[in-house]
Amino acid sequence: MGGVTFMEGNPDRKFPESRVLIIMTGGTICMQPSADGLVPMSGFLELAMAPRPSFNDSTAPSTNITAYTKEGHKLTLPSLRTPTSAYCKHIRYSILEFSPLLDSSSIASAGWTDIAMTIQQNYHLFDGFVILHGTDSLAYTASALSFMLSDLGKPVILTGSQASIFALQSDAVDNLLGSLIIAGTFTIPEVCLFFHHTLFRGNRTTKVSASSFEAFDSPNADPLAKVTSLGADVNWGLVRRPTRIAEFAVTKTLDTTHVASLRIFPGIWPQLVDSVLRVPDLRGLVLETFGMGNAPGGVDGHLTKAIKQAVERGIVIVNVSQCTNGFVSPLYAPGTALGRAGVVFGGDLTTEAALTKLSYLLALKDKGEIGLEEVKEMMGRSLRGEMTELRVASFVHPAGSLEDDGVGRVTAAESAFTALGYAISNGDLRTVRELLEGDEFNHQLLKKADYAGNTAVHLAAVGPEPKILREILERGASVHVRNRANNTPLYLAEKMAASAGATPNSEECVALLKEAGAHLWLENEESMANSRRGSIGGNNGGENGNGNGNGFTITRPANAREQDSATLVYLERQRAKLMEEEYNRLNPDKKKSF
Ligand code: ASN
Repeated sequence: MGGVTFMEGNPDRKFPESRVLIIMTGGTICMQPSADGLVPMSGFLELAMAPRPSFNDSTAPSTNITAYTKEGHKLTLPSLRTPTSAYCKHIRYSILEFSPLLDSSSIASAGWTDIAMTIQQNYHLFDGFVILHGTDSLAYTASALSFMLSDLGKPVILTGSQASIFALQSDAVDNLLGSLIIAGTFTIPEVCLFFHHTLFRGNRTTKVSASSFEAFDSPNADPLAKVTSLGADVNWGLVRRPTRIAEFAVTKTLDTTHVASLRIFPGIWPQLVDSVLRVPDLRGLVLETFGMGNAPGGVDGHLTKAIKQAVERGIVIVNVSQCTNGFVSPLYAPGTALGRAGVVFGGDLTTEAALTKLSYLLALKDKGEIGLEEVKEMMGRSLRGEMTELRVASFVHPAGSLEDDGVGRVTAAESAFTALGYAISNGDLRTVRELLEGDEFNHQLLKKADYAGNTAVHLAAVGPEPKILREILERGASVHVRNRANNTPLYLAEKMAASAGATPNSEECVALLKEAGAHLWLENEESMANSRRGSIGGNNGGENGNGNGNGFTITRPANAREQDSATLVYLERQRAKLMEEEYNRLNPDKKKSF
């Protein structure tokens, strides 16, 4: 669980900003009464956020920032920033409003494409994304996006509210503020849904109440985080991270026109099921069955026969449970009969996830990327954490528990991280592997950072051995985390590659980070250009306002430049220390200091 650093007394202290793009699609959150009932209204930034102190830091004027439309047209949007959060950060945000704004009951797969494309166009400009959306179909959109966005490295958080932000009693402010803070603070590289103080994996959610503020649940998966009065408790052990070297990519369209879902009920007429299965061009059906996956009829029943014939015609039929909790399995005879008829068992998939996953896989099949058998095989296993898979028993680390002791003493976690830092700087791949072995611990080590905010990726990015960087990335570490000086691993790697100490491996680290989806921020690009012009060490782009003329307004800590140099000096010292230790270990009789 993440600890919280509270802001210290000095009001003049400057804190870094992270950037979040809010994509407004509509929903009750932005609705106002009209003659036809509640309808979405535009102008959310000015009408709903600017007047509220929790969304508008009075010490920072509104500035314009750059964003892109889903078609790639450049926009200059007004932005605001939050006051300092419990994590010593401001979140600067802008809103891109879709037109028309929708009640989410009217959203369809074209709307999902619009959201996905907007994220793709703006991916390199923001630390995270918040999607404002109506609650009615929110779980469908969250599920759909989780499949459409692959190798995601940044948080995408969907939220909305049960009451309008303009209503006296509303959940809107809490839901929006919590989403903004999480998206701007934590590198949770998943499509999530935030509601009622709780962050869920999006494709596990379902709407459980039409009126309560506690409108969503993920009955088969624990929440990823909880917002408390002290900040946010992230359950990092549950957060999924990409474990292959690949850039963020978007599957633009889903095939929602050839899928359906059907809820079995006692006495359902087999001919009805048969006629649904004979709808022209139907390619996939989600069958909501009783309990653990049972339907009437048994092996020789009419229903089973209709299903078997449909499977033989190439229709993919997925079995999910009507129960909100638990999973389907061919335990009882009726379930076994469905399995023998060729039905795929969807484990603990929600209907929302099953339908959107099927639409996604059928779209991949359409593009010739996978065949029918792969669609069925992939329906039965987890692609984005949407279903529970059997886990391998936990590994017990020799260093014992890696939990923080909460009072800043050197813990097992700290010493393991220090050992990791040494192994990285030493190019010792074997020790790195040993330290990162075991599910229980690697997520904690890979989340850790040193005093300058450098994670294992930052250290490996300037380290001597690109194989170590690859190892760390393949274990799911993020390339997007910034250190205290607001710099990403790629920035440090580029800087190292441009420095006198560069080796061929430095360029390899740069290439590997890019392959894994890392990108330079505009201010970094300018700084690199300056470095190449011979002024290494000056990270002077984009500080405190619009200096670069491109609308970026990253307020960097006053001492950012010093921290950048400090990071490199620290890494150099660390390397020298390691060389000294290694030399003295190998030459106990001729000890030297470096
Ligand atoms: N009908 C609304 C919608 O889904 C419900 C809501 O947002 N609370 O757009």
